[in-house]
Amino acid sequence: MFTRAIARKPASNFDAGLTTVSLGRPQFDRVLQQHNAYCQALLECGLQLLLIDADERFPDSTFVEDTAVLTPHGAIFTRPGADTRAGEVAAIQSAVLEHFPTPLSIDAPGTVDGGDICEAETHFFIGLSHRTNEQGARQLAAHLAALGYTSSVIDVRSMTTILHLKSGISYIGDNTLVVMAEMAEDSQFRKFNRIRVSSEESYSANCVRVNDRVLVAAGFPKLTAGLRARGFNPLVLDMSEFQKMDGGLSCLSLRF
Ligand code: CIR
Repeated sequence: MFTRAIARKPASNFDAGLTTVSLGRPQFDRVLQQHNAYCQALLECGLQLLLIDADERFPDSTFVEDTAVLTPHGAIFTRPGADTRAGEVAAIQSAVLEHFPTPLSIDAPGTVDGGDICEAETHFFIGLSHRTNEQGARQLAAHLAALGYTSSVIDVRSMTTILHLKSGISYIGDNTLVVMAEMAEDSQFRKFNRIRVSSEESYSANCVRVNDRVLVAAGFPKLTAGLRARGFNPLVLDMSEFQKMDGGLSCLSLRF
């Protein structure tokens, strides 16, 4: 159960952020509309939302998930792998400290993006990516162990279609993973029920369980139907403008 979330309003220079896809330029009015609908969805799921002001210094700063890993036993500040995002951790610090008084953190030369960290009950999958490096993964594993969790590494560096581990997998509770077909047979996922996402719907593999709903991106009917068929209750959100900047549903909030 989550009771709270932190989100940040998109900055007006959102379209100057990092992206690897060529889906066109995000339209700022639609960015705001979609972000607002996302925030409403979190409220509808029963969360108290701390919505912090836009930070024009960092065009990617609405993707707050990358700055911290929040667990029921404590928080870990990350050290984002992209230079332009390095200052985002300091920018979110006070919001996190309000609820997590003694956070741990990742130190140089380690880098970790929260988008690479997938929590599945008491186990964490740590994605090694072009943002999360081996030193970062090692530090994070040690911190998680100190907090009472197990972890294991999944190397996604050779997967050119995803930015972060969680672009390809999501743990949605009830021992179930939503996972891109290309990753579904990984031996680490064997003990989970797996909802496989076909390659034409791969963007939708990033979805988020929030209490009794699963937030899922609009436009991916197979996954939505698959979730329903397995008894989940999808809440569908238009994410087109965030997708243009490589962002998914999980990146837009820190939930705890
Ligand atoms: C970036 O490249 O860092 C941003 N444009 C997108 C970050 C998405 N974050 C996430 O998936 N957790």
